[in-house]
Amino acid sequence: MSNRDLSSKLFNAAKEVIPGGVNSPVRAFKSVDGDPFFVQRARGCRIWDVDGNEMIDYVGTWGPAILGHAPSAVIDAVSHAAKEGISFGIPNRHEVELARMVRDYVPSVEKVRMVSSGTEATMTAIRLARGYTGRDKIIKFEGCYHGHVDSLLVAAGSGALTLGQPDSAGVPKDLANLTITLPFNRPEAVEEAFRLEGESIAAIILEPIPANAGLIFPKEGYLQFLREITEKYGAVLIFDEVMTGFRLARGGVQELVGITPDLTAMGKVIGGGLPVGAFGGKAEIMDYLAPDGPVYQAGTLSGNPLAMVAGITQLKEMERHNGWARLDEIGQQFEDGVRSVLKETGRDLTLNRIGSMFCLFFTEEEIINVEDVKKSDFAAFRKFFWAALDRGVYFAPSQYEAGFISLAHGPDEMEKTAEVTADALKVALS
Ligand code: HOZ
Repeated sequence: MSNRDLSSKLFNAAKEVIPGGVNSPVRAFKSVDGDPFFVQRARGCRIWDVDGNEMIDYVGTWGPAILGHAPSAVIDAVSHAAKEGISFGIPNRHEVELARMVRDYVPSVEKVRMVSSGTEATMTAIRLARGYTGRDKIIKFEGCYHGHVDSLLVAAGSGALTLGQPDSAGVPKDLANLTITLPFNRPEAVEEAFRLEGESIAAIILEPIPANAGLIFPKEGYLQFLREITEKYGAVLIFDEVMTGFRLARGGVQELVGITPDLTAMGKVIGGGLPVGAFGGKAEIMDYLAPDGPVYQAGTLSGNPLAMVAGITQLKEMERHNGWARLDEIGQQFEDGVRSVLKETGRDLTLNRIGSMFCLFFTEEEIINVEDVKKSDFAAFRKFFWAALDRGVYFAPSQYEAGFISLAHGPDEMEKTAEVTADALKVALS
């Protein structure tokens, strides 16, 4: 077992001053029954902890590190921009450049506003949908996670699900009652909700490929069905592409499947590792925002010059390296390696992968929604996680989280990952 003494000391010190010792719950490693490691530095696809352990990283700061950690182009651009000023609270030209890139990349976006996190993006998209339609109710899907917005912390995924708190304390009942939660991939449930309450439903919000309860694929025709039913009832269709946007394709899932939502929430990759979120969509809806319209939203750090420059540079680097096609290739190599190892175990565990995102479920069932994910063997997952970490591969510390591959993951890492996966599976399944 790796020595993590210094990490343990830091975690104990952290717990005295930070609730649970972490600034975001999944990082506490509770679902794998252990203590987190503390990072010393990260470069490319590798992370080193404070005890000197080196790991191949498949979390990638939960999505943003699509080029790998600390890419020199982004570091140089941010350092240069910092010399001009770190925050202005007044318009700067980088905001316009990134907004134009987003509009050009993402099929549904005619106008976009920058914020500082994915949570802010989904929160405001919901407010905007309510302001635009004059309706209060929203539909979300069980296991989908859209940040820690009150209305959306109902049957939520990610850390909320990991910690068994899909319905958070502190969310007023009256607000939660405005959220209709339905199982993913079940069109009949959506039809029924609209039949009963169609006149009051402002929006459907979903991750078009849910990635906060593992990684779940929409059934053939499901996203098209959601597009049609929202149009029929005059509700707003919101894609939360915070995880998938600028990752699975330049223009996200909507580009891949050819379905145009009304609004899209974005984040992660678009900030190049700095705190950025964005939401955008039809100009007709976006123009409801203040200062032109009646829906209020604001932020001191929105459009922060360093964050804008980091995002612009990261996206340009992706273009320069033909990044999206390359990631599909690397993702395929990863999948081939893991599948050949799985074959040797004689167990047909479900591996879902698309482009540079993946999840290995410790169940042989097909996964179509969070109820299927709950059937996984969580004890086996835990053993697998620690066995892989001790052998130098860091996968996400929860069965409910997806993994991320970056452009920095090369053939050597793929080979080592396959070897480590084979060993870790032996430990987990024995
Ligand atoms: N909600 C993120 C995973 N889906 C975790 C964020 C973090 O802990 O940094």
